[in-house]
Amino acid sequence: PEVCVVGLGYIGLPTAAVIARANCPVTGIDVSPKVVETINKGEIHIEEVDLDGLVRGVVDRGLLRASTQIVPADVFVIAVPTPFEKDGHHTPDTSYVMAAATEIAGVLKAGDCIILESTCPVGTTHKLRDHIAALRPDLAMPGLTENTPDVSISYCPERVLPGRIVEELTNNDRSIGGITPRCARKALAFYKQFVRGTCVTTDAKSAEMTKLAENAFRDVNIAFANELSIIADQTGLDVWEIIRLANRHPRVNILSPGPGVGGHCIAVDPWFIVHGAPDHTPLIRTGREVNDAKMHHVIARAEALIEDNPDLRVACLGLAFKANIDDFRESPARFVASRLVRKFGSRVSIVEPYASELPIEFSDTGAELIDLDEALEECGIIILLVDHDLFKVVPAEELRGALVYDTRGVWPGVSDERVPERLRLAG
Ligand code: SAJ
Repeated sequence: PEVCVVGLGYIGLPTAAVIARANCPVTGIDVSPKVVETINKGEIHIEEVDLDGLVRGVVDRGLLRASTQIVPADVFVIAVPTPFEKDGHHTPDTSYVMAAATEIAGVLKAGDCIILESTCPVGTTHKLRDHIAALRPDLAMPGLTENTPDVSISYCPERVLPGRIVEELTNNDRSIGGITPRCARKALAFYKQFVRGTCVTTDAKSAEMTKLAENAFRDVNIAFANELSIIADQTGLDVWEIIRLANRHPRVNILSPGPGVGGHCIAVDPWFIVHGAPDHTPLIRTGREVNDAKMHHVIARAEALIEDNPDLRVACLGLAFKANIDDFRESPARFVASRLVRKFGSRVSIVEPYASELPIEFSDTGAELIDLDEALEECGIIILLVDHDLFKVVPAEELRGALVYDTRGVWPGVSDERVPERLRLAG
């Protein structure tokens, strides 16, 4: 089939490229002329493992091209963002999805298949169907006609992990939720062409909730770990030791505490559930609040450490929202570091191997981006915020003498004995 992927971001572009690799001609649509131009040159505007070669290959073979204008196709895949509205109430903003639907409605024909992949509140796929039905009364819509519908509409959430997107796009199992079972079967046949994982069909609303449940599950579980780290901190215990021991239980698997939860999904999607059922979501809401509060706990801990040692230079290790990626958006590490820099100015330096310059909020603060060696040599306080592999391999000897606040537990081997001055902060 001819495929049109609407939205060429972190999900849309890899998805378009993987579909094209399966020999389906793909047109990728993006509002940004710059993004379109970059992709048509065979280049990419985002960093993701193995994506550059993949995109270059399919563009060179003429299987992927980008455009700012929607084109007719047999299958439309929507992968646009669903942020919050700016109302301060975590209201999901589905306007990009509806705008994509408007575009698609303009070129839609009988026999076409529309697939929504963006993370959405429950009911969005039906709203999309109603939106298109209003724009195209000439087409029979699934679930609204007694006869065979002209088009099929499904919800098929992505569940790929940044840093492993290309691999997980093909290998992960997928939930495929149709407005009707027939819609689901149509989408299933499409995904079978490039997904090696098992594709399981369901209804659209169940697939929408499944996606939100997956990320809320992770958020709540990280919140448990973060709460534990604060309790351990208060009681002078080492949370990493406790988790290591507890996880030896065959039915216990506690996740890792950290300086908070970042990224574009785990810290956002649980709110979509809360927003849809505000009176029935005390656990999911509290999980969000616990994870956000952890960020402030880390800031307070770090501030006390820096204030108590006024002669020492400080290095914050890491700005990315998680390990081994160069994505600094929605990052607790970046938030913590920027707060410390604003308070302590040039006393604080930043080490971030994935950055070539500091983000905008660090300008005019006097803070510098330095390399790891300089930090280890010059800084008496080391605040580890991201568990990049580069940091993990620093041997205990090199930390000797420094006050270390390890928010990710990457240096468990660093015992008090080997680094007598090491400050044992729990997390
Ligand atoms: N984090 C912790 N402790 C942990 C695990 C993660 O503090 O034990 C933090 C990370 O440092 C990061 C945040 O949580 O700040 C999120 O990282 P992540 O690796 O858990 O997840 P994402 O946001 O990169 O991707 C998630 C994945 N969802 C799940 O694992 C359930 C991915 O499969 C989804 O496709 C993605 O969200 C998405 O797009 O929804």
